[in-house]
Amino acid sequence: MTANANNTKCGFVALIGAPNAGKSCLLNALVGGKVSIVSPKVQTTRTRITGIITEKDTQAVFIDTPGIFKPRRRLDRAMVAAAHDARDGADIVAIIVDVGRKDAVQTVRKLLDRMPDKNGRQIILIMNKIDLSTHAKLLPLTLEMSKIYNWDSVFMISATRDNGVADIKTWILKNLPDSPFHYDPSDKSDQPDALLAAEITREKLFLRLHEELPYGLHVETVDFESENDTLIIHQDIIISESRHKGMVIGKSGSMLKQIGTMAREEMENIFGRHIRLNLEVIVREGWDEKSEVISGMGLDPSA
Ligand SMILES: Nc1nc2c(ncn2[C@@H]2O[C@H](COP(=O)(O)OP(=O)(O)OP(=O)(O)O)[C@@H](O)[C@H]2O)c(=O)[nH]1
Ligand SMILES: [Mg+2]
Repeated sequence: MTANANNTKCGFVALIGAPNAGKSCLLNALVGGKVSIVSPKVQTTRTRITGIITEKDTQAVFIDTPGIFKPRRRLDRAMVAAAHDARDGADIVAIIVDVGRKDAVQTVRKLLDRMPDKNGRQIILIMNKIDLSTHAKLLPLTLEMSKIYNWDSVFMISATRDNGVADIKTWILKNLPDSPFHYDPSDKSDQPDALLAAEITREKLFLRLHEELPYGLHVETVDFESENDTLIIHQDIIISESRHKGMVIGKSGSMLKQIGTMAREEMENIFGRHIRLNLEVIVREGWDEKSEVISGMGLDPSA
């Protein structure tokens, strides 16, 4: 019997790009459900997040990655390293670019220049956020993009409007290598529910808190238990500086309450259960430099 007796196709597709290009939004649109959190702020995604599509005899395993940026903290270095690892292990690399950025061509060129083994894989370009652009601007941009690389395919999409996403899916499912499935056909992600729950709360913190605050915090699910038809979830919101505690909690606890309500409502939608969510704010100085926290996030602290 061969390793692929069922004649299936399966492969890894890395979604890479600058922060805020819309990688996570695209992943959710491809999978048709929320697996990765999205926010208008840069550096929302911190680890590799999988999204899996299985259609008949083909399985695509998408890896959403942290945006590639110039790292400062130890956590940043581990985030960028996770993106590079996903890229290097992929059968298909999808570079996502925000067409509204003035430096769009330069950004794509840099991502290509830094990519080893370009020949061993298929590389596609996904020009996102076309809903914010015009034909007059897109035409010359597409021409320029087509000159910098011999792309296996180029797509123009709007991830938020689900415009053009189906074409990407079709192309990818057609172009995956022969291989047995890596995951059960019913899986949408390999991310445990407790981790997804922590990410949901972190998304609400990113949405509600401003300036540098979201970058200095981390969410951990410390308890995730089922009681009859209810999920009881306890999460720690870990911050690095005690002076931020008041801002996260808000006046008479109002901010934390809002965040908790938003997170709970979304978790109830995703998990289809009643949720009892307890949030606690904890100060752990310098958590973003600590190996055990970084490896707990699924990242390599030595990167
Ligand atoms: N108008 C418009 N906005 C979009 C589109 N795709 C994504 N966005 C918005 O762009 C912002 C960033 O989206 P994300 O999916 O979080 O971007 P990302 O590339 O995953 O960002 P990082 O995780 O920080 O690297 C969010 O506010 C999205 O709603 C699009 O097609 N059109
Ligand atoms: Mg993201």
